[in-house]
Amino acid sequence: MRVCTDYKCKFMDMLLIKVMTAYFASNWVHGLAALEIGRELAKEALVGKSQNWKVSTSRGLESSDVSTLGEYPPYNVACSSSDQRQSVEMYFEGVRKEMRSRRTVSGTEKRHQLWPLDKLRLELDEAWPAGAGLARETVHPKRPFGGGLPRIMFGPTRWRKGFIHVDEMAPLNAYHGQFSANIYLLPPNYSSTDSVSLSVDGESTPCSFEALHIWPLGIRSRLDWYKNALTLSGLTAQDPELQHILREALGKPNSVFVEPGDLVLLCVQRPHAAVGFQSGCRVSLQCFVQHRGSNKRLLIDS
Ligand SMILES: O=C(O)CCC(=O)C(=O)O
Ligand SMILES: [Fe+2]
Repeated sequence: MRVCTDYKCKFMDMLLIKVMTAYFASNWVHGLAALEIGRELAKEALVGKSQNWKVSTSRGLESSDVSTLGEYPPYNVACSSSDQRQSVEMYFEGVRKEMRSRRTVSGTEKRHQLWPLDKLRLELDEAWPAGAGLARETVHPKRPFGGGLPRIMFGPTRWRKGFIHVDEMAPLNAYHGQFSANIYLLPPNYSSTDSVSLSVDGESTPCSFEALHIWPLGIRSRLDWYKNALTLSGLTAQDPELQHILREALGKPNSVFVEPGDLVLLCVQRPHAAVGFQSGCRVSLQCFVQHRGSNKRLLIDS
């Protein structure tokens, strides 16, 4: 796999033109700080505060292996609710609450912290020529979308190897695309006696785990989608047989191993899967990043 670790490279362009399949920044949040936040979020999830991230399938909305935590559900979930109008209102209210509460150190009203998703937004704004910021409603009152949510998985996962999917069903295009940023916090195999190793370069350490599979497939035209429609339908149906056919057809994936604090950016128009596991709780932070050309602002939402 071509993984780019040069922070200054034009990573978005490179992800799109297929030079690499993932942008990887090691120890992007300090490992110990990442673990600490991960453990706090796992506690929130274990007392039942998480909600399932339902996915749209041909059979309607279905439960997935993933839950989110926080004051609002992902936008696609809010929009698919039976009472869509009210859920969308609650979404925008929740977005404000979530961002404010995560910046406050728990238990105190007065101490603030740099929430990793805020750090990501700031650094993207500084790095990208046209800046980066929250996506906003297109019509009045132009409220901002969410800046990202904690993403929780519990073992055993339903999909042992992970559920292969795309988050945006659109051919790859060199000028615009949909990305996802993941900040890994707590590995599923973590036990509190493990020490965090900050070593890199693929060495196996107590905290390193195989997080993600990405297939270097690049569908570049609508025609390509239609020609492979049957196989690719496995990307949207939570159907074991279709997933099996798809896995066979796609071949060997690129594997991404991470440690607490690592950041991975990928183009979600390529098939990918969060790797399944037997036990434990896996915690990361995730947001989407819309790329609309190098002279346009990057838009973040969740
Ligand atoms: O949790 C992960 O490793 C990847 C999650 C995912 O599917 C995405 O970022 O689109
Ligand atoms: Fe995804």
